[in-house]
Amino acid sequence: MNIQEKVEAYLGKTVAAASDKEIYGALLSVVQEMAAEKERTDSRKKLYYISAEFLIGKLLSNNMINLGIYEEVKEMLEKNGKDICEIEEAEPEPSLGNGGLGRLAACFLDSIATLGLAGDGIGLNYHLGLFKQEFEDHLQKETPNPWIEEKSWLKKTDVTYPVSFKGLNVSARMYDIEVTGYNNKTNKLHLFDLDSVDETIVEDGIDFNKEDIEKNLTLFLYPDDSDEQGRLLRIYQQYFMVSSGAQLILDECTAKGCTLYDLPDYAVIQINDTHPTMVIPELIRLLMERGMDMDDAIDVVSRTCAYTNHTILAEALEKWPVDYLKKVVPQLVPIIEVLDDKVRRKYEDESVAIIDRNDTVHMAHIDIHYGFSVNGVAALHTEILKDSELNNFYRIYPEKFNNKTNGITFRRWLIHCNPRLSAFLDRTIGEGYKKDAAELEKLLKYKDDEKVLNELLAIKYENKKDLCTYLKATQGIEISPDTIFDIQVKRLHEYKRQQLNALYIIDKYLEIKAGKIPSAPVTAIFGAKAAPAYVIAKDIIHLILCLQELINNDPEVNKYLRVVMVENYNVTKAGKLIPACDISEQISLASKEASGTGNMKFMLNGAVTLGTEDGANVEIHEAVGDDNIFVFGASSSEVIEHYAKADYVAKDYYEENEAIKAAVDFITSDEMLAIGCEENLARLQKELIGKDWFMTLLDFDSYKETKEKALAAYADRKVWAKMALVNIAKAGFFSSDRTIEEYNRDIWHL
Ligand code: CR1
Repeated sequence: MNIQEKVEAYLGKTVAAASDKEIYGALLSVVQEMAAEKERTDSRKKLYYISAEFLIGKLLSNNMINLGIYEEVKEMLEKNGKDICEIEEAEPEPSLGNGGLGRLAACFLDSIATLGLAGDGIGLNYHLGLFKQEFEDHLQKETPNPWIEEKSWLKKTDVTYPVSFKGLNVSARMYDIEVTGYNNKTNKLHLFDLDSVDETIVEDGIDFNKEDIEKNLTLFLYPDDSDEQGRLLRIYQQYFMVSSGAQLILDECTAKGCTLYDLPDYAVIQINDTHPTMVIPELIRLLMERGMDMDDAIDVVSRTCAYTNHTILAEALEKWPVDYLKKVVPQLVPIIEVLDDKVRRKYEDESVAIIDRNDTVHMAHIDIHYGFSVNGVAALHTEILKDSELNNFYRIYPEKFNNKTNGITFRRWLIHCNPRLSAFLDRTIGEGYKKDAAELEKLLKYKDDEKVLNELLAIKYENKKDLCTYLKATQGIEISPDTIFDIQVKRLHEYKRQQLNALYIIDKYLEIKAGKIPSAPVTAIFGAKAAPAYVIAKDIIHLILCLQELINNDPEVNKYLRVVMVENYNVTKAGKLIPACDISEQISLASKEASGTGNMKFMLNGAVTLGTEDGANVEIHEAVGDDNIFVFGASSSEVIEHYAKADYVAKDYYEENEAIKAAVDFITSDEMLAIGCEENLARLQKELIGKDWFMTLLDFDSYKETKEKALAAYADRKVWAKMALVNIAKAGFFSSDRTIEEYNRDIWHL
């Protein structure tokens, strides 16, 4: 059967006569069938990547690329008067992640399968995802994001595991999603769920009864944790995930002949941030239940688990009061107490204890003491962990610490999202880069080739036109491809400093109003979700939406400057924004962004970075050299020193710098208050002057100066094209295939 016949067999009618949704469903079935045929026959040792998030994005096209049928299907559809892009629109985007951490997990699954390694994901099947962002009155509003349809990538299995909470026994059911490798075998993403979960208990946005665990357990990723019930729910979720996962792992290993004493020969568990940490005491508990004595169980588990740290911010270094654990998972408390006791006997250092003097459990400390590897996600980040944040641990276990600079899968972030660029690469340097990303360097020999440079500019221009069409259709916003597309898309967080970008926009607006006409028109594009309980982050969204309204409607200004805040930024939208970007904004306060992965996606698609020396920006800078990046701002050591000395005073910058004062004052100007809400704008303004914990004002001058340089450089199209070319050519290092090879070489040993 050829592909059309296969699709039509599922459709029960011709492709030409079917709707986009029907074709999507039929293709899904064809792909699932092909993926299942490529299922890996079990090898002795397997990796289990446990993560609260897997931001996998839409799967149809990526699976078709990996299975090698994308072009064939595209042509078949064309012949029948259908457009593959329309079919893609029919697929809902799974909403199983928040940001970089979850997307990294998805890129890793792709690379693990592509490299032919045996490695499965373990997570939860959130019915309503993170949340869907809507804008109303220039404010973020959260609504549920249902994504599971009758036809779905999820395969319901018969595998169930009992999970016990205090006073509540439930049964976890496993769902599987096939993870296709590029020209290689298929692995699995196992997502656990509870049959009794009930979406109808959600009302009024994303509110629901937090105590009804049987109905709410897997409704949302990161349910509101601003009260105790919310925090307990997170513990319920985490334990549900790790207990089911641990039972699956032990089952699979024993089925392969593992005695459990040799578990590390059969399994390696990568703990993605602290959310899955309870897998350590849970595995110990399960091994003891199966007859192992405690010391042996601790030893076996410690040689099986490895931990990745993704941030030095407190939000991911979770701490749970012992009391909370007693309320949800009392069976783990005595085990955690023993783990703490052993540490306390060995090291007389309170700072490395597991349970602190306030009876709070430090989850990361469990991972570090009872895992065999601790890694950061970019060179600078790992150095900061070793030198300061986790220095006391580093001194105990220097051999455990290692760096694994993040990466991205080029299947999604080049071949799929930028077909024009990838076709250009195919004909210019051959297709070898698809298997070996380092081959992108072959492009360097064309860096003075006018024809090649013009082609690159033409591709960017076409991609920008596509984005204009998309934004007009989806949000009714008009922008021009003849302006510079300056893009900052990522989670909304003060450390990422979207507010710095917004202050620059205000400054620019005030200059234009005062008659200073910019040399090149700019479109500033944002996309970001703010955590529902993060007040200042939501205020920053409000500021940007108000600026969008004010500036885009001012005929004096909108010729030179426009602002777009993309609604509900997600993987699908990233795929449309990134190929159209000229300037990639990576402007976090140095030392705070562990790595960043958006920075890599932009670079690969020929955008030039405007960034601080933070996270993987440092490595991007090293790769492309000073001439192909715009770097600004205080260094991480300067920033760390400011924190240590507590000598940064935002108010001084505000009072002593006229441009800063004017921009900050403008937040509550009459123009702004005519559009926005005084409470939000005044609160943000007060925060910037009175606190500014992430030192926005510190870097304002240097940001402005460097951004002006970048905008001016854009005018010399040939020089700019060359910068874009060097960025693409040097992006090979940031392939997640390289990252996964390193994980396997140093940690997993599969
Ligand atoms: C970091 O903030 C990094 C990703 C993936 C994020 C980001 O810099 O690129 O992880 N951490 O490693 C995170 O989301 C909650 O922590």
